[in-house]
Amino acid sequence: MLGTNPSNMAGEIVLGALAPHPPHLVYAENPEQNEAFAEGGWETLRWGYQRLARKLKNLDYDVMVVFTPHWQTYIGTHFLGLPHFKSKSVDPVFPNLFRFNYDLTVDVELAEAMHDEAAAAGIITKMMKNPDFRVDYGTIVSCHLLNPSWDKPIVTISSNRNTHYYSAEVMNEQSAALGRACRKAIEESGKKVVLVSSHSLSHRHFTTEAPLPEDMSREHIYNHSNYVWDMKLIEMMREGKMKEVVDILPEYTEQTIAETDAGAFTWMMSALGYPEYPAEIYGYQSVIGTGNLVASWDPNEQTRELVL
Ligand code: 2X7
Ligand code: FE2
Repeated sequence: MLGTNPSNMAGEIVLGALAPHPPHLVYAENPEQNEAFAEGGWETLRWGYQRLARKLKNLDYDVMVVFTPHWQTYIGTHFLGLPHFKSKSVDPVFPNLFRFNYDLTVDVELAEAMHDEAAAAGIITKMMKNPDFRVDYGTIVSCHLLNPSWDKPIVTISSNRNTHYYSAEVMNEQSAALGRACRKAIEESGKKVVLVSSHSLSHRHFTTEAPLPEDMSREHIYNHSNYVWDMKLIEMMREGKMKEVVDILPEYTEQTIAETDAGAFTWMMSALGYPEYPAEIYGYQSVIGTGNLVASWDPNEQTRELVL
């Protein structure tokens, strides 16, 4: 159905990015939008993000579509549905680190197309049209680090809490269906789209904070088991075994309390057609004990790189 696409050009996903969103990473960068001040920290992740952001600067794309665990919806999947959102985002757990003044634009046309395609596939959906809605910090952190100039529109997709209502297996099925629907909508839109799966890997975290949060002498992974699981996943990503990764996600999610519980990763892999080519690995580091990986999947063999 290319009838809705004025240019009659097939749209495409030009990149998928795994983009973790600990607010610590924005805090450590000291952008003008954030009120807190840091002496640095978490450089392995931030330098990896900076390298991926440079790749994105050279990539021709129209819009970033972000799936975030921190916009949690209990009835269906929601999409940002107004062209402009402006407010202050305060992290509920780390208000000392993250009080970020955002001003962002949304590609409502694409959001509606994905909403309609998902609804046609039997998924419960809703457009968020409340002008006072506060965009979650997951969206803001991932988008800021991937594109600090904020010069592209975004779409945010909420996380319908299937893992917690039902199980991680149900979440895998539901988010795979959502991924297929979004891909169809993107292809019919004629647009070039970057998908963003915004989350940590293993997600056990310390319940107390160092007196100076950016004191890197205090930062380490929560436990060895989480580290081994994260490394196993990264090895499979390097080998291009993404269908296998998605198949073991329910077990991985349970064992490491991973943030893959939100469905974002399965959504992105399903939309990308479960890549069999190697992921680009940009950096892995812990943040308050959680495991975080910056990585991307580039469907274009000509521009795909061996980064790390
Ligand atoms: O949301 C997060 C997260 N996913 C990981 C670490 C620290 C804070 O916030
Ligand atoms: Fe999170």
